[in-house]
Amino acid sequence: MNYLSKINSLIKSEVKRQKDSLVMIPSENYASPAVFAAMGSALSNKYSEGYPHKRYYTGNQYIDQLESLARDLALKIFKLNPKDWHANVQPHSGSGANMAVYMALLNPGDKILGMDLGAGGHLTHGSRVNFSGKLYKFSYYSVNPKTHLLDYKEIARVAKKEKPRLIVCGATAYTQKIDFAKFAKVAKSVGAYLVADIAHIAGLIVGGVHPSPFPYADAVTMTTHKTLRGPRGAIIICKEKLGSDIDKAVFPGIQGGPLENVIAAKAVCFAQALAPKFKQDQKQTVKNAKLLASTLSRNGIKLIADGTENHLLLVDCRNLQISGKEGANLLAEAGIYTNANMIPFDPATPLNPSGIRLGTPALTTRGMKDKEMKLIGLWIAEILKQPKNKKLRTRIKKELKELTRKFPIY
Ligand code: DSN
Repeated sequence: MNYLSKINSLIKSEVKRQKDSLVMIPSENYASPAVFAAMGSALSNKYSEGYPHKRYYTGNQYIDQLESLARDLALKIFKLNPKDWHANVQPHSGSGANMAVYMALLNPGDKILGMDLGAGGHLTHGSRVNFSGKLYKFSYYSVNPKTHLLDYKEIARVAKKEKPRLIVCGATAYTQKIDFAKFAKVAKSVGAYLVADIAHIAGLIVGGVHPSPFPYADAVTMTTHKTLRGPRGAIIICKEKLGSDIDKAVFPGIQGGPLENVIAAKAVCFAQALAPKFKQDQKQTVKNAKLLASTLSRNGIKLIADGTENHLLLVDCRNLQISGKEGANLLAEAGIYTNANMIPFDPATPLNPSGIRLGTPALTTRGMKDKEMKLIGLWIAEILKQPKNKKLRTRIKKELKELTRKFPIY
């Protein structure tokens, strides 16, 4: 077998899938060709363990400039003063970024308060099967059982009872705005650090359509490949006084050589995020999500928290004749990619949960707007309400392909 041609053909097939379908997994997006060019550059050849001007290898004169620029731009997109804030752009992933923050600020066994994964948190916010739940003593806050909204009074009550050294806020499946000022008040009342994981909403914050965690959080982690439209990876921004501890936790704490090609690509996505077009697109992302939500609701699809204020929606499948997994698979059959997801207080199991999580960042990057959202909302509602209707899915797949041709990528 010619392995290289096999690899090439699989890459081409995946790109075609991304072009011909509707990417509606809310944590996915389309990075720009400029981001790919940096990622696919010869920077990948270089070893640069350490930080700008403090490296363990020679030959880093250009890499130092690139990484410094990436750090400056990371602060600039959030309008932060480098005198007060510090950026580390080396984390390979969001999980690693969170691990580094915990390592920098705490000792193993210390108490953390985080959002329950089942209510919309993240594995690294204390899941028992994750390093976080194994190394630290987590307690959890959830959402209100009726409204499915964060209940800050209840969070304050749990914090008072548990006395954590750190509170982590931020979510992967929460459709409403997060009030970082209220979280900061709770953290201050118990003397805890506040860490905001803004992986999903970083782009929305830069676009001014979601409140910012700055200056409220002591440290903020985010991935760069979601609403920020950058390369797969993460960054940490923390208060200047914590910078040295955070840097040591990333390297040599948990990582070795940084991926300088990816760091250059992060700098590209930050530079692109400074453009007015990026901000407009973030507004459109939220507008699109709201339109999609109202179309689904009007067509008999129940949404957790009755809709959305950000880029994502959570469909409650319990009144449909399908599980979340079946729903996501039916949509995928028609070329609409979403993911099965737990809903708050889900009576079902994580492997076959009752919800479907979907969102608008990637569709918006393609240029889709109001008209397309209404059409796509109708398609999704029809598919979920008629799980036995294979002909319907075949018809929609054809129509959907026509639609995607009008919004080319790459
Ligand atoms: N896996 C990511 C998501 O899909 O939201 C979170 O890390």
